[in-house]
Amino acid sequence: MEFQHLQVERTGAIATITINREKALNALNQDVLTEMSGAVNELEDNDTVRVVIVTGAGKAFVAGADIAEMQGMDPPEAREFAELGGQLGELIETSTRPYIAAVNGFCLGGGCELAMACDFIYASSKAKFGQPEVKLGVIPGFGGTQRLSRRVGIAKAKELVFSGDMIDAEEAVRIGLADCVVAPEELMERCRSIGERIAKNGPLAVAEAKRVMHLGQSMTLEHSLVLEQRAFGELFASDDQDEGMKAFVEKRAAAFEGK
Ligand code: CO8
Repeated sequence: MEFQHLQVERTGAIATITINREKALNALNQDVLTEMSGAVNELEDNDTVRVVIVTGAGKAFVAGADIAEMQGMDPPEAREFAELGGQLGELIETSTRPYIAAVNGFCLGGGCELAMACDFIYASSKAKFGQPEVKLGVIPGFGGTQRLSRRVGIAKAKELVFSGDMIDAEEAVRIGLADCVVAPEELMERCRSIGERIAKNGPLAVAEAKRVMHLGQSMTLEHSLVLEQRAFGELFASDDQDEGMKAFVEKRAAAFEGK
């Protein structure tokens, strides 16, 4: 797929998607959302990719959904737009690859929602987070009213969504929205470093851990523990389990093939 607003690069097992629409601070319009879903699907089919980093070009990660594009939408169009975002969030959350949001700057509205669909969020000290939709007379429509409270708790999520306040990277880490804050020049290296450590592990095991942890969030503990036990058992049918345990016993590094 040809991308107008994205750069997709791969170094070893790590792919990086850079949203590159700097003149609008990488705001998400329908084209960007469609391209993002296309990129996620393509990477899903690429066996050499084991971890994906999402970041933004310039001073923003993503400054939200494109307000100029949304301005003239009628209710069905707005709902369709939210669904387009919802599909992208679901693709990322159900991907067999871990996604890391490398938040380099403004991470607002749909941008914060995109970051929260990723598995973890590493933030530059220049990052600013927020859900400012109520300032525009609307609410978050790309998961912000739901994923934010799962990350930071309902009271803190309500405070952020009702006020539309922007918070800095330190505060985002303090409340559990972001995982860590690093110097801007170290951000991509830190993301690649955790990505490479993950990429050395059994790919089927990482994918299963992601799937079970994601599904378990909307299940009772009783049911999610059964899900975990089944997934644990099923991994014993994989070559990766054989190789991982054999390598440990033979005191060598495992060479996983994702089979
Ligand atoms: N949409 C469209 N254009 C934008 C957006 C945006 N969200 N954000 C910035 N831009 C544009 C500006 O209009 C400006 O364009 P121009 O140069 O042509 O005037 C350019 O980017 C640079 O922006 P600023 O001059 O404003 O830059 P500043 O550094 O002064 O300010 C801010 C940066 C604080 C980030 C400011 O641009 C801002 O407040 N932006 C809007 C933030 C916002 O409200 N985001 C939420 C949008 S609503 C939303 O995300 C809803 C999601 C739910 C549905 C999602 C479905 C996928």
